[in-house]
Amino acid sequence: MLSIQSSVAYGHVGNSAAVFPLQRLGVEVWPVHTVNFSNHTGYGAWRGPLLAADDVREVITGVEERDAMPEVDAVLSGYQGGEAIGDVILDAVARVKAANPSAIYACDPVMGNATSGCFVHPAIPVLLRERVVPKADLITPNQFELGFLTQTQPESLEDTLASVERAREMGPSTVLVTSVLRPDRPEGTIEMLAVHGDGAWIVQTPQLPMKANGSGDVTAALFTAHLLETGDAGVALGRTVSSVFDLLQRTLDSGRRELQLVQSQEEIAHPRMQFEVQQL
Ligand code: PXL
Repeated sequence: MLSIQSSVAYGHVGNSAAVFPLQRLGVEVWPVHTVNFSNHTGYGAWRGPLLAADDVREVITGVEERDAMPEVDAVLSGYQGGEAIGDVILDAVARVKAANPSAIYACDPVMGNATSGCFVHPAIPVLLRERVVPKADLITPNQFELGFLTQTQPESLEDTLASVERAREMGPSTVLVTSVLRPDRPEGTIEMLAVHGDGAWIVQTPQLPMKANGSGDVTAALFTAHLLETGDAGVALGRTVSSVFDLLQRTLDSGRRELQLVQSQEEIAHPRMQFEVQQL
């Protein structure tokens, strides 16, 4: 897997959230970094460079020159710092697919969430909707991002499923909605929903009183890996939710701000499957 994302020295977002879980699952992953920051931007202060798009492209070209592209089964992308990185990612996807037509592009269309609103540069959501998502095979929006992509305002489960169908009409065959907060949910719960082929699956978990930067990055990476391994979106959803919930619970219990990824490696490698996956 080629994972084109941020890197941070301290803490876990982007590639610094995705790479270790993927490796712990036994996935061979080649990280290409788009920023080299000290820490995630949620702290309000950070140091280190945004990498120039041409430099990121050079790294991908170097990988290609190792004749490695036919081995890539997925390109994974997340938060896109600037518009130019979007083009580099699309170019990488085209080159990988030319070398391996069965490779997939898994795009986490990071824009924001219902609580914080949009937290990326205003050009990014439009770029994602108009140019990036149409090239993706798998997208992992939250409910807010799904709404922007499809120009809908999904609230109920029915609305959300209808918005997912609109998203699939744009290109991606698989959609993971990472947080569904329908108005009629049991208090204190949250759901994750996967639609793939003719099937749809949902899992309900307690909603933990926290927001950890990087949790979406871990979610997208795990779901992509499990879907590639099993081809079964219901199984991939159950495993992903199980691992992410245990990671968040451990992080909450630790009292620390950063995801307790290393500490949660067993729950990532061997998900407990403590939640029921319901087929819709
Ligand atoms: O989790 C997405 C992400 C990616 N890259 C950087 C970030 C964040 C979230 O905080 O700061 C640099």
